[in-house]
Amino acid sequence: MRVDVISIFPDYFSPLDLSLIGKARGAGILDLSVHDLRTWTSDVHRTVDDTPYGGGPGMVMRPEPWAAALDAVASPAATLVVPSPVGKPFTQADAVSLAALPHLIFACGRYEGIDQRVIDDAATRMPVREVSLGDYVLFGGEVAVIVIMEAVTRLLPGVLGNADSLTEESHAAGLLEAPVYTKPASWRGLDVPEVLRSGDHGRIARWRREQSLLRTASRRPDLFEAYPAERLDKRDRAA
Ligand code: 6GU
Repeated sequence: MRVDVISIFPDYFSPLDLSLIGKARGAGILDLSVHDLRTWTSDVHRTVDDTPYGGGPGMVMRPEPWAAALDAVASPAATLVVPSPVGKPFTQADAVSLAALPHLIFACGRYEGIDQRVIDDAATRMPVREVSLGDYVLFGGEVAVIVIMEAVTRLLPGVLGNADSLTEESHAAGLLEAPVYTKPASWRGLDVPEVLRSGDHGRIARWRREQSLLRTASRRPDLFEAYPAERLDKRDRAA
């Protein structure tokens, strides 16, 4: 997968050299380039923002540098992703669909956002997705891109050693995962649930399923309500 990130703070992206994302890059699974938007300015001050039409606080990112940047990195297969608090909420399903694409371009807005015409103009040439991480406001899209890149990169074939982790995990099936434990069996007076040490794989699977349903119902009633009734069996209902 090819990824181009455009930002006025390219230094934000040094974490993408680390850990499993760094490894995916080293293995050639992920071809990631980070670009400084100011590369595509033409004035001595390398200006990227101006005051908003209609008035109001803050500054808006000017369209010209963005258009030049997008033209420079675009490909016929590119999808533009614009992190923004006014985007559609980003979910695991979005991560799965982005992970299947050959080329992503991330446009990191700052200040009050990017001139809307940049997005409208790009949309005439490529698919555009405006995505939000949640109902709060960040300084800019940079940290959101790191989050989205983690969610996407771990889904790329060859990145995770054990592909089962992807099917078992929280949100893959619309439910939160059961709690997990490791050794020692007893720690600070707290014991690992007996069932997990029983070696009875049927009982363990049943316990995990119940914990998963209980957690989802108490912490995420929205997910629980949306869970398809036909995926609940008799024993789920009893639990
Ligand atoms: Cl994706 N960007 C910004 N700037 N703020 C956000 C966000 C994204 N998601 C939630 N708040």
